[in-house]
Amino acid sequence: MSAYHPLNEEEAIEIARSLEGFFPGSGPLNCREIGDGNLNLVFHISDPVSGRSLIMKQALPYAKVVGESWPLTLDRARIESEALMLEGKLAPGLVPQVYQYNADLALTVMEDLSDHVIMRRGLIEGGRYPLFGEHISTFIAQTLFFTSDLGMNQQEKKLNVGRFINPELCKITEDLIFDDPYTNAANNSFENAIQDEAQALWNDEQLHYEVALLREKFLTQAQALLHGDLHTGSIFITPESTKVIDPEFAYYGPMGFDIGAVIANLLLNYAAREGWDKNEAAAQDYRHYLLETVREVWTKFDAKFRALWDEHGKDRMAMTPPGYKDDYMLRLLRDTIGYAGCKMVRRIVGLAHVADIDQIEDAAVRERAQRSALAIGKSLIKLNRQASSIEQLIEIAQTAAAS
Ligand code: SR1
Ligand code: MG
Repeated sequence: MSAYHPLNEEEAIEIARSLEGFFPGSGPLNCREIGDGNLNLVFHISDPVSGRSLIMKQALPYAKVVGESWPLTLDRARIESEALMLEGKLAPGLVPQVYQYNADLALTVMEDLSDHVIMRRGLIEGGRYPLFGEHISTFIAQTLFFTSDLGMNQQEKKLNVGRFINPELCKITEDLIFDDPYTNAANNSFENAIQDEAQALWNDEQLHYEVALLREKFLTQAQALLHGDLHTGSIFITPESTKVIDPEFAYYGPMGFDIGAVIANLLLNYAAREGWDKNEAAAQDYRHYLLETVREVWTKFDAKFRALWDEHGKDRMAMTPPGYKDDYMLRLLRDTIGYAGCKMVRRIVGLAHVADIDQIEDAAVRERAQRSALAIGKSLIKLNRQASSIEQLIEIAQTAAAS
């Protein structure tokens, strides 16, 4: 079974059986295709006798969300498996274990995380994850620092840039996040009720200027190996454990893009609380929890990244000039805020939306959530180059919730 073709459930079972020593015995295995993302097939395979299970993720040669008219490289499966293995070394315990990668079938066999929930769903249902800020700040600090010119050999880093060149997946981001929402693009998708908001986005020159700068940085700044799509649908979670999945968009880009993605998705949920909580008091309480988490993500990231710099910094010129580290961290904060804004706007008017908002049943409540997310997103984009503290982002979110 070596030539590429999309697997069916029987074939997935056959491959699972061939994994030496994984499934003891020869009884029947159960298999379900459970992929609900935009791009891939995902098989869950389990042995009812031993209770052992695994996940097989296979890239399709097109974007599933659109169909076969949107071809997409299978090389993303290699990028994903290599990124997962590297992240596993840099941030142990915070990604699933990879058991096998099959290049011919664009297939990665990995640890089953069914005892976790997808964080987006967990947040929608009002779950609380007290260790998330600690875990995700470790993940982003470790993976970003040790793949950057600050934390690794700079010649090896350049070779890594080559290994993680990911033009087709980057093009998706460049179009869907940094272009389409700001024009009347065919791929945009939004409800009639917010046509006025879409048109305001298309006509806002100040906004376009800031997005063009952020887009330029995404296109040109090979600062560190990014996960590249670090939203709450790419995180499996329990109150005790956090596992980052799906780094198929990994490439060398600006660090703030990953940090901004985490924060944006917490804020998208924040904008949606009226649709999920039983009353305004409960919504306010949950919004408070989300903002505390946002603050914790940034402040812990900032502290951990600075500590790595002091302990493991490789670049003499980055280590010595007084004020350089502070300036670097300020630029990271500004990028984080700008990219968080872009990631919010795209989820309201662009091609790919989020369940936090789209699954709100009441149309009027859904519309308020969409307008609130757009208000926060636009304000963050406009703030980004002027920002000096994460508290400004939090104030913007509080103002939007109060209006
Ligand atoms: C065509 S893919 C749409 C989106 O899904 C992924 O999760 C990325 O966020 C991408 O932009
Ligand atoms: Mg994904």
